Amino acid sequence: MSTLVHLGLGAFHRAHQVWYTHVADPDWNYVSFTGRSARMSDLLTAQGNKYTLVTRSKDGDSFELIDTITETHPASNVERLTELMASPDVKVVTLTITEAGYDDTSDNSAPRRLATGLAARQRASAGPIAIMSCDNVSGNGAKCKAAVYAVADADLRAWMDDNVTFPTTSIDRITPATTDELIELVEKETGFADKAPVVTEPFASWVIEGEFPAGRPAWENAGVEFVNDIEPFEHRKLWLLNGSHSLMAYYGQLKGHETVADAIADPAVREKVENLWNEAAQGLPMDVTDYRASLIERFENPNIRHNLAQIAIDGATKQMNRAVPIYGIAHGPGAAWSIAAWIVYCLSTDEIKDTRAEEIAAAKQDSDPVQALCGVLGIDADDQIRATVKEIRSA
Ligand code: CS2
Repeated sequence: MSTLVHLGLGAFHRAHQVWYTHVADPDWNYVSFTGRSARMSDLLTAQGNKYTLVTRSKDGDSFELIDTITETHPASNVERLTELMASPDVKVVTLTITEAGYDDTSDNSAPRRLATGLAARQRASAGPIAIMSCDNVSGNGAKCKAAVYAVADADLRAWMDDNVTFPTTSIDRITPATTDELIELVEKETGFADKAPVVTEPFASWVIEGEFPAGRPAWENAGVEFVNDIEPFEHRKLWLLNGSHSLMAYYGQLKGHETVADAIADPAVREKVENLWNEAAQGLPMDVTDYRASLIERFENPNIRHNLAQIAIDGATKQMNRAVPIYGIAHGPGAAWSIAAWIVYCLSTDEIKDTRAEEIAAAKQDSDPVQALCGVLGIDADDQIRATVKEIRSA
């Protein structure tokens, strides 16, 4: 048996990396660690780490029992993580630690836990390993590498140069949060009193660039694409899908919508999304007509309730990866609208859920809050952004 370790045990991980491994290769198992809250590990451990994946299309639901995870642990169990990473059976570590997770340098941060585990692997002479970020960050492999190197000492860095790879990935599957209704439905349909089912859409995509020096599951059996140059795929997904998600999360909620399906059905929101896509397309080498059509279909899936409030979380870091680079391409009205909608959302919402909430709160108190909030995104408030903020506020 070969083992994958994962940091960031959430619904997305279970609908994506675990599902791909389940479909592709029975010789591999996952040991997964939670993010901040231990809740998911408690729930899964109590039910033998098995869970139901509900795939929800416009025609109905299908139910699949996934048993690829063999152990789950809270993030605080650094001892078990270290022990696993010192074992040659563990050949790949995957991560979904959120966009903000790579900038976290606190004591028990993911980069520090990885460095601790890698140092143990070095001492045990357990051989090379791949550490693979699966977060919605441009160049996530290089970003992950920089985060781990920043907390490693010179000796570990030298060992990592020869033994650790950091593949880059583009991952995609819309996975809304689990609700009580889903838990009831799964028990009714399958007879399994599953406390931790996951609901997802039929579509799934995983594109990977990079090497796996200790081996990997035969993920290609489940449709994973291995490419030499991931950048166009990564930008297409991040800018078009995630970019429009964030635009809808802020502008859509300002307009009183609750879900992606509600927002995309509103012609005013749809027009802004199309503008954003026209601008992003100018920075992409491929034709994106079909890709855009398929996104509309996915967003319109009437049976997926994807809450805009869920997407709105951590907007400061997300917008730096989404609206800001698109604004850099064309300085167009679509990206300006997305940036301005985030600003108006911040100004009009008391409880902002964001790992950078303190920075946002301070910016809101500034004598020029529009400039200060742009500063949080690392840009200047130009005339177009200021005018768009005014237009959204007066609407
Ligand atoms: C969303 C993503 O919450 C968000 O920020 O944009 O989780 C999105 O649903 C996934 O990346 C889809 O693959």
